[in-house]
Amino acid sequence: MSDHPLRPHHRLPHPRRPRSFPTPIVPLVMVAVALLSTAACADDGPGSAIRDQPVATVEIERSRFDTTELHVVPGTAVEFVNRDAFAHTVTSRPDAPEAFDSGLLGEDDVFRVIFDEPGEYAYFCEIHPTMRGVVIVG
Ligand SMILES: [Cu+2]
Repeated sequence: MSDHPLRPHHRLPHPRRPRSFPTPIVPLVMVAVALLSTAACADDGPGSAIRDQPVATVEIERSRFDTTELHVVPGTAVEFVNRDAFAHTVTSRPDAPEAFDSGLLGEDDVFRVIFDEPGEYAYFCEIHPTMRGVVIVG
């Protein structure tokens, strides 16, 4: 309640505040993005305003794709995750309707492909050509 101007309003020199660096924010933003995509996955209820893009995951472990034949609907984002401590690639085979190539994926790297068109997208690992899989979109 007391609005007491006990002293005249002096113009004080502004103490220079230490500049805050934006770097600590970056991990938080990444967490937020992760939470959002998790929420988008979990939320397929009616009236959801969230753009719910279907997402599927193929993990690479012990030099094999854990799902060698993956069936998805058009528009699905497929994330290939390398769980091995050495490099692999996810490379489309020549007969795939569209070409894609992850390049070298290191440990825990993620390569994301969005499959819009129906078809059979066969792929392999260029380093270990016996590693093969197919994404069937339809
Ligand atoms: Cu490989």
